Amino acid sequence: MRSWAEPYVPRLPGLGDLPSLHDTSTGTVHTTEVEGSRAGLYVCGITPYDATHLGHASTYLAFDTLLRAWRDAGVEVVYAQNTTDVDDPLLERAAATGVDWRTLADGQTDLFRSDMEHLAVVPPTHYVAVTEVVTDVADAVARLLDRGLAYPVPTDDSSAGDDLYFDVRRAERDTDWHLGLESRYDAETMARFFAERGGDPGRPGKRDSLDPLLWRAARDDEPSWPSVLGAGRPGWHIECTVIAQQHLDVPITVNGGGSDLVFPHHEMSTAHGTALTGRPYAAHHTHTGMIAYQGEKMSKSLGNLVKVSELVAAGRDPRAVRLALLSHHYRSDREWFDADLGDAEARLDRWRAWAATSHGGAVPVETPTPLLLALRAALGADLDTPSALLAVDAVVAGGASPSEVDVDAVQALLGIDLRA
Ligand code: 5CA
Ligand code: ZN
Repeated sequence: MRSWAEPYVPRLPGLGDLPSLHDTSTGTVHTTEVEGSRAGLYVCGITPYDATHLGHASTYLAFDTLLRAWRDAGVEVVYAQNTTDVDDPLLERAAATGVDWRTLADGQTDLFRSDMEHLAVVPPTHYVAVTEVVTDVADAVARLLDRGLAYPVPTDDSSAGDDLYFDVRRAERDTDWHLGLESRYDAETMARFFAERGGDPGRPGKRDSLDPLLWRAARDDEPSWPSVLGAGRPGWHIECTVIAQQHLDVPITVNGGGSDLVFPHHEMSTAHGTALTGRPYAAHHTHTGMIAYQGEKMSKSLGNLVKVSELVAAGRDPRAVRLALLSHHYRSDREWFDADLGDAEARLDRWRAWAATSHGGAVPVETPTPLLLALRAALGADLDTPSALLAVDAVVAGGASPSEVDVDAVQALLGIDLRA
């Protein structure tokens, strides 16, 4: 599927170090291990029915910062992202609003692309809709069935085939994966999140309440595709496993998303991926904090959204949106306040006035400046964007006019074009 336009990323003198990053499965910050200067990044994409709110934006900006830090360290990044363009909440929204589900998904995906362009987010190398890989998901589920790791659960509807579930207990016996490997949650937390986040613990016929859906047999009023499993559509976790493993080397260097995906989504993608390849799924699991608004997590289901497209339509500068979101650490749960944007606009004005005094010059500077070194050090330490922004503030407040390298460094590493 088409992604979006690549922002200009200036080349900087010298190379940064490989960034260190928090890993959910160990609870520690450590260096991202990159084999042969090539990193594979998978970030879970949107479910396109109400895009793009500032929670989504902040998650994609965190991984954009990682990608920029990696590239600055000389790493070639292969980046894959999905869109969950067929799923229960999207179908429910389509039915409730009387819009065809494909029209809804296409329109919201377009909006997301334009929001990502406004925010100068580097596009994924492979942007893949779930509807593009239904046959591949069915083939993967068939392999799990052959290995005894999937099993059928009959549906109420006699015209439908069986739904297929993943056998968590069997996977714990037959593979190197076990429950809690990635999330480190206790049993009670897992049970709660499974029920809250799209799982169906009470479905009759399941072997274990935490077994996740792999394949949903066709129902009369739902979209479905023919496959080796009969007609149906993919379960949620296996879609990300299949897309990631199609486009990235195994194990993936970093598997990422918001912290609401730690369990069950990433735990189960990891289980499926380990079962399919016999190898660990990802070397690093990284999760962003949740953005709240008016006291609650910003979410499509609650409707307490601040959307990038609405801010842009109201004439707000997307660079200020970017600065406002980067002014907090990616892992902190935090609340968005409307005044945050005004503060970021004032900061952007100060930075632009400083950049306008750049002494320019035709001679390219080949030596990293102190500001570039400070930005590299901050971002290299678990993407510490608040410290990076303070480093720029300090230089701007110092009053000395910047070199071209300073202005380039802000654009390449923080994604803020101060020349426009
Ligand atoms: N399509 C699935 C992933 S396969 C999904 O979770 N879609 S989503 O549209 O709900 O979210 C897209 C991304 O934004 C996910 O990484 C999710 O963790 C993140 N996200 C959602 N809400 C917030 C929030 N309030 N704050 C920060 N990140 C969020
Ligand atoms: Zn996902």
